[in-house]
Amino acid sequence: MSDYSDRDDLYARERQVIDRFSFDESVVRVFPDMIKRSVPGYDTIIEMTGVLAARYSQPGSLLYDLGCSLGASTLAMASLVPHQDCRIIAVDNSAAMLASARQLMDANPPGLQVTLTEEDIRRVSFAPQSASVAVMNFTLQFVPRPDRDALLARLANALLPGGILVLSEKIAFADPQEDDLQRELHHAFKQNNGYSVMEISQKRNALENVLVPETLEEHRRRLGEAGFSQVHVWFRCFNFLSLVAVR
Ligand code: GEK
Repeated sequence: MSDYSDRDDLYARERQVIDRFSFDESVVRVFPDMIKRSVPGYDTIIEMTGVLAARYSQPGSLLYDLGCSLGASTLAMASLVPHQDCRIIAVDNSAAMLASARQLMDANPPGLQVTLTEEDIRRVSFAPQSASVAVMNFTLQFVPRPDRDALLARLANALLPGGILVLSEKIAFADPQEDDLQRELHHAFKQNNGYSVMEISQKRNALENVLVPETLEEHRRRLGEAGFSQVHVWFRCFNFLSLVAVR
């Protein structure tokens, strides 16, 4: 998808005022480049989302891509899920993201039926036991913390027995030393990908109180309370991880 992307230079010049980060048109324009150079293992996580969906999808069920952005996870699932009667519902509350996702999918129709929906994922009404796969790749971290428990409980309720949630997140660590080290390593990863120290710092300020990471323990607690029977870490690099939670 990086073929469609300009290079991310949004924070390359010094800004006097740093506005709260939002998924507007300027972000959409550079998004594939931004996410690849910012999230360690992004390509692997997207590709394996397709592999996991292929394994756990059930005939005739729904697959959800929540916070779909330009639809990378949707496209990965559509190319690998073997059941032609599965339908993907891809949801995002950024109009700019969805407009671009729609253009990309019109130009390259995916192999499964996809419904693109502009909505806040907290307002989506999930039919009970209708879905076999739900994906939240780097989305829950943007949902206000007080709303996360209820969202996950509703999502667990939407899944069929044996269905899965793929949950990828930036995480925090309870131990301050480990938190510092993993954050520094992530910044080194970004510098290695061409971001300057000033860009990293300005972006971090824009994301303050917008992207709110939690610890792995907090994610495990929430998933357990929501009704997931197993939680496995299947990918981890620095302060980023991906979980598969089985209903
Ligand atoms: C990918 N999954 O390429 N409701 C709906 N959408 C939301 C909400 C919400 N409450 N909050 C944030 N979003 C994608 C990447 S990006 C991650 C996901 C990142 C949307 C927001 O508009 C954005 O498109 C997406 O979640 C997060 O794998 O930029 O770090």
